[in-house]
Amino acid sequence: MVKEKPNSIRCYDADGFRRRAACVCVREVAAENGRGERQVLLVSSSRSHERWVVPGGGIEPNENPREAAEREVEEEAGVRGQMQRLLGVFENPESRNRTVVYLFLVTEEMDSWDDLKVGRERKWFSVDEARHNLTQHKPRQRRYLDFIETMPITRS
Ligand code: O81
Ligand code: MG
Repeated sequence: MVKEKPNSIRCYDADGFRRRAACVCVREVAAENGRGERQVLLVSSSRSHERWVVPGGGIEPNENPREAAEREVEEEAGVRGQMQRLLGVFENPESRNRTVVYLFLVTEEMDSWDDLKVGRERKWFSVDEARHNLTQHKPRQRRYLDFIETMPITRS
């Protein structure tokens, strides 16, 4: 899938790094031990169906990082939910971008969304599976998951 990006305007930091925002989307499912198991939602890459990535993308003019992160997960993964805490700002020197990453509790999965129309898929993984997939193709995004198993989640 080649994603056309005709309307997006790229924004850059003062030192030329492209500004991105993303969400580590999570849910909790019942586990055998009676405790909830946290799972992570990844989307397929716009370049290849076999690669899984954290939904996110470029911050647009007049948007703050949090707004951009929420918009990107709705566009790329078709989910809505409750924003949790900031996980950090992650720099990718090869691609020359910086991504502001949030923890995001998914409460609604839509049947149809923008990127489904261009063939993007979404899938829930255990945290370990998600780490494994990211290590293969997006090793820098693996770091987004470092502390998410123990981080408190607030339901409003
Ligand atoms: O559209 C990544 C794209 C791709 C990124 C970047 C992502 O063509 P773009 O620069 O907009 O594509 O390329 P780099 O070189 O800037 O890192 O990564 P890569 O490794 O394939 O070159 O593709 P993906 O993670 O899907 O493999 O993501 P997307 O097309 O899937 O969204 O674009 P973006 O996420 O930064 O931007 P938008 O706003 O989501
Ligand atoms: Mg993107």
